[in-house]
Amino acid sequence: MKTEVTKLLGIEYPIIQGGMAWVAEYHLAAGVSNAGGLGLIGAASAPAEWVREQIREAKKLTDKPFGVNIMLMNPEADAIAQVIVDEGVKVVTTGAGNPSKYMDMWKAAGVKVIPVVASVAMAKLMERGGADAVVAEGMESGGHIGSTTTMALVPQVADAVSIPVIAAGGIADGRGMAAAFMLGAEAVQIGTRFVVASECIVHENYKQQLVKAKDIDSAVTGMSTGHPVRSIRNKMTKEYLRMEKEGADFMELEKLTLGSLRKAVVEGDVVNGTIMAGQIAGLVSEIRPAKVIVETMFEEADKLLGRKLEA
Ligand code: TUI
Repeated sequence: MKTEVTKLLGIEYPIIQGGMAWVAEYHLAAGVSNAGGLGLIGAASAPAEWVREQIREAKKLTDKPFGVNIMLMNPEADAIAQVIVDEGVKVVTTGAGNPSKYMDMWKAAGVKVIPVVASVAMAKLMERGGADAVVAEGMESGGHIGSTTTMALVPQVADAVSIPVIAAGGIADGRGMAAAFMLGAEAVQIGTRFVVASECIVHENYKQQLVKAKDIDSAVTGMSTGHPVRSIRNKMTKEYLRMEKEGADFMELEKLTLGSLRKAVVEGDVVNGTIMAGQIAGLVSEIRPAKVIVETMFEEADKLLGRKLEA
């Protein structure tokens, strides 16, 4: 089974894991890589030394390729960019910003660079800067999002660049994966479905919130601050949206979300914490090993596409 992305990354299936903050640590990354996809460690807002340890732990669990996602608003982004090179990581994905200043350094070290983008303009800029592929992430995704849907974004990015496009946002099964390929993608990035993987260390309460979620159960907070974030509706999002409507300023709103993702992921506080998840959470109903998720998703897509993926 080959696509431009499996060839580029030396993986078996064209499925990459989202670099989810607090969620994407080495157990999940190694699980997805061992399943034949590309696992990722999400550096999010963590210190550089935490990222180094995670990489070393992942190497103990898998000899397959895995990557690191660097969230560019992290104050330690420069140091993490260097850790990626020092530890011999093969693939980096980036989020929530423009990774141009690290591109030359990563390319020189032979790291494959895959920026996550939410617009055609950013995709073109990344291609010009030497990116090996881009993830086109629609606003159905969980966490920090852009404003265009996957259905509209993926074909427009695919037409605008000649590097491979990986579709993300709203994909959790073989139907979504097949649809992404029809839109011009060469792989998919999966977040929400991997949150409920057996290997994923998020608190059981967090997993149950996703299993229980229905189609309309997510909300987007932070539209007014320029940092929109999608998560499952709860007391925190209701309070946040109420304050936003009343014109609360950035600092007041920040107080509500400071440490709130950790609260949900680590402590299982699904009332006051932030339960980041995509709109597709309503489709996610079972806790399964990463290997089962990857294989069933691929088999369904392959069948729907009439083995187009065999190419
Ligand atoms: O980055 C993500 N998703 C994330 S990051 C994150 S950590 C966080 N937690 C709380 C608040 C904010 C962040 C949780 N989820 N997805 C990739 C993504 N990147 N979506 C949108 C973008 C993006 C946005 C702006 C990419 C580039 C960009 O360019 C800005 C510029 O400099 O032009």
